[in-house]
Amino acid sequence: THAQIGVTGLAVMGRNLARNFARNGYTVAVHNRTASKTRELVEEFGGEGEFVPAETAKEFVEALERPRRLVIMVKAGEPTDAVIEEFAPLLEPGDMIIDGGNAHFADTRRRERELREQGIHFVGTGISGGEEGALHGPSIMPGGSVESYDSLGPMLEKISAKADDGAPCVTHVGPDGAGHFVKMVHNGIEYADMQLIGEAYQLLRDVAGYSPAEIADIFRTWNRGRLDSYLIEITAEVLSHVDAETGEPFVDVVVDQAEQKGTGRWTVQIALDLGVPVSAIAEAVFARSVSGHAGLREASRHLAGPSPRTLGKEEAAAFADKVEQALYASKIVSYTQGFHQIAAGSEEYDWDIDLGKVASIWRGGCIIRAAFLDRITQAYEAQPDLPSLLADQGFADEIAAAQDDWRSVIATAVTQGVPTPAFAATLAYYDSLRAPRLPAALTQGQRDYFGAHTYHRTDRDGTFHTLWGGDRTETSA
Ligand code: NBP
Repeated sequence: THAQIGVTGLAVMGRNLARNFARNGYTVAVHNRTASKTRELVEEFGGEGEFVPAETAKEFVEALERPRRLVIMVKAGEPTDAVIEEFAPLLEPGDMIIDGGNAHFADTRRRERELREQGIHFVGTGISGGEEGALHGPSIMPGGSVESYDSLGPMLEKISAKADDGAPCVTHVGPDGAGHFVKMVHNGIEYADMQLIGEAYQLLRDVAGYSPAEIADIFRTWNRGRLDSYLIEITAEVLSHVDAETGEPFVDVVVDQAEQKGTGRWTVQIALDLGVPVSAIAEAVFARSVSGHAGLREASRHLAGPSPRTLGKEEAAAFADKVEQALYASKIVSYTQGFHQIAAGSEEYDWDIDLGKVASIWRGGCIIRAAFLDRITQAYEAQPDLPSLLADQGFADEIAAAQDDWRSVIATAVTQGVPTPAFAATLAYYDSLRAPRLPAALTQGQRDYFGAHTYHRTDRDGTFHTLWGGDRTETSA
């Protein structure tokens, strides 16, 4: 009974996380439903540190020092409940179950509540960075009690990614489902980032006429500036890759139908429930869905579009610079929306999430890691109650400088018939927030006309209804 931590669920993520703990000097109990995987892990990687293999749940629990720290890395959903049901009866008050899977935060809230009655700390933990991250240092987003973080925090800080300034990419996000909620929005933002990059690529290809290899070089240049990020870096790698079999650019031999596992969809579903406009994430999810409707696309190929016009060499280079401006401006707006959603979730569930801290733990380890996140942390540090990232003077100034190019790129996309749903959605959001008056006043008039839904006036307090079907006098409702 001396393992400081246990990991059950030894597929790619759990195995690498267990190795990460062991490589950092912790004794790790390991367990998997199919016991052969446990034996394989110890045979293959036993030399990396101290592992205590356990065949049964009982052996596993007995191998752990108290209070026990038990990490679950199984498929999210029913398997997680099955594993909790198996282990919870074997645990004691004060023990901790850490769920590192991609659970829905509502499930995490339920599990936390149920286990709390038993005195067990349930720590729903977002882990980002894929299998490489799990092994070499992920970005970790734990929820749960403060008490559990006191015990787990130092271990998580040790195995987590470190930002450029050496800070560990982990923080206690907040109670119960806060960690999984923030991980969900992280993934939503990742969808939007990927879609915006995809739209930039399509414009460089179809409007500027560049080849994938040339676009890879453009992305490499961008990656040395303010867009410096993991996703831009791997985009250049993917675009410069040539298919060994055909000699064609790899990107041209891949079927253009994007799949999804669901965290982007959850982000949008929850945003709708909270009433938060995350249009960039929503457009990114819808764009994947459009791409997957092969039959619909096939049946629509004959629809009329504008005649294409490819730019000359110099024009193309100037256009590429503008696309960089557009991408940066859209990225600021997309993150503005994502952080709004985190703020709204925090408010709704009383999580008291530190938004600047969230940005700072995404600087390393995770898929959306980027130099840009430092700026977000600074913005929230300067003004913790910042109502929106766009209210930060620095971001507002950058968008002001980018906006002419941003608008011009989207205008070109529209006239040339290149779909840029996420670019356009972010600009529409920006212009909506800026607008002194929105057509929502007209919407209210229509609602009052057909449904007597009432409206407020700009000039005095009260709720009003106009007798549309009668003499159109106004009544106080
Ligand atoms: P999978 O999501 O493929 O899950 C496989 C593991 O779940 C195996 O250990 C399997 O045991 C176990 N399992 C299943 Br399935 N049903 C079970 C049950 N009823 N009882 C006990 N164990 C059961 O593994 P993964 O890709 O390593 O991901 C693990 C978690 O981490 C998931 O929640 C995932 O969403 C999350 N995540 C993944 C990534 C990534 O990049 N892959 C990144 C971040 C988070 P068996 O060996 O006996 O079948």
